[in-house]
Amino acid sequence: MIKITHHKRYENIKKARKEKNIKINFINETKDFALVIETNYHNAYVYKDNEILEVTLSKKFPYVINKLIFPGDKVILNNNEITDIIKRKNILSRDKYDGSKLNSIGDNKITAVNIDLAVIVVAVNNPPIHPNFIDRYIILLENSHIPFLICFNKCDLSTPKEDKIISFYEKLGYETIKTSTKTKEGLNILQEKLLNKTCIFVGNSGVGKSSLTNYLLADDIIKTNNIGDKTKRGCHTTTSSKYYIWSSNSGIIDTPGIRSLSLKDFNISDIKNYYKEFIPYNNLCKYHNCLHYDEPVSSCAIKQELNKSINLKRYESYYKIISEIKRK
Ligand SMILES: Nc1nc2c(ncn2[C@@H]2O[C@H](COP(=O)(O)OP(=O)(O)OP(=O)(O)O)[C@@H](O)[C@H]2O)c(=O)[nH]1
Ligand SMILES: [Mg+2]
Ligand SMILES: [Zn+2]
Repeated sequence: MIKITHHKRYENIKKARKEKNIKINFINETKDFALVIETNYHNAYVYKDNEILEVTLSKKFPYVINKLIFPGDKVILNNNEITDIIKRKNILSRDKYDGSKLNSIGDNKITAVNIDLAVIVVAVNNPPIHPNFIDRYIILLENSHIPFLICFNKCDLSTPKEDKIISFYEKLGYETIKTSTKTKEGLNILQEKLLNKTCIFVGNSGVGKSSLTNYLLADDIIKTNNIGDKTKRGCHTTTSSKYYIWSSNSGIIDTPGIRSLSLKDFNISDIKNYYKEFIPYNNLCKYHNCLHYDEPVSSCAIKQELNKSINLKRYESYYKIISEIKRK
């Protein structure tokens, strides 16, 4: 017997999909749904009536499960088979979001769906803060219409240098919170903010997403990523997104840390609108389509504000994104 490899199987599925021109009908919300907590290649785990069930996907969908269904999805079951998917309110995808993708299929860059609040988890130290990364997540989440807050975790490791960065984001008007899973600082406040919502932790690897999830679960059930010891680096790193119900109406999705976040599919002229402090100046440049990039200082209101009302580091993070889109 010839063993069909995963790759081969996926190729076959793709071919079948093309031939049949499959379209998925997402249905309107009904009461009797199951909540998807984890999806794999062959099966998924869902939560229904206080029970966790292992389910598969109805053969009517020519898809592998984790390309079609994501944590946070609400699905209809028939004999432990998923037969329908309920329309999504939003999706968190690492690709540029656009409305038509809301009920999209076959996109493996989707992390989760139906999110009430995203928490950008940043470690104050170890790994060091990368403000560029925060800026990129802000753009992605605002573009996806997902409310968010910035959680500066490991604040037990904070020095005045990091405190300055934290207060910078606070002053810009973003909701921020300082936490430490070591000293427990801020954890009650975080918990209150997450109550009665479906929330998601996103961010780099090793910043403490799983440790915060463990705190909410009041149990050490998820292995965390010990980055202290170089030889074991990443050995307990989270490898797939998973939904945990930590209180009757409250869910948290723990996600694998990512290394970088590309925004190269964004429209180049949209980026400046996501930098809050640019907004009063965006229309004061000599050219209405100024990208504040290679235009001369004399014609660019943003460049004239550098080190005044516009922080140089923020401008550099903007510049880097524009360079990447141009290089595409
Ligand atoms: N000092 C300090 N260390 C922390 C804190 N929170 C988590 N850590 C440690 O940081 C390391 C990484 O924590 P994780 O929770 O695994 O990080 P993660 O974001 O889930 O990492 P990935 O799953 O790889 O994305 C572990 O060794 C934790 O013990 C904190 O508040 N202070
Ligand atoms: Mg983790
Ligand atoms: Zn300009």
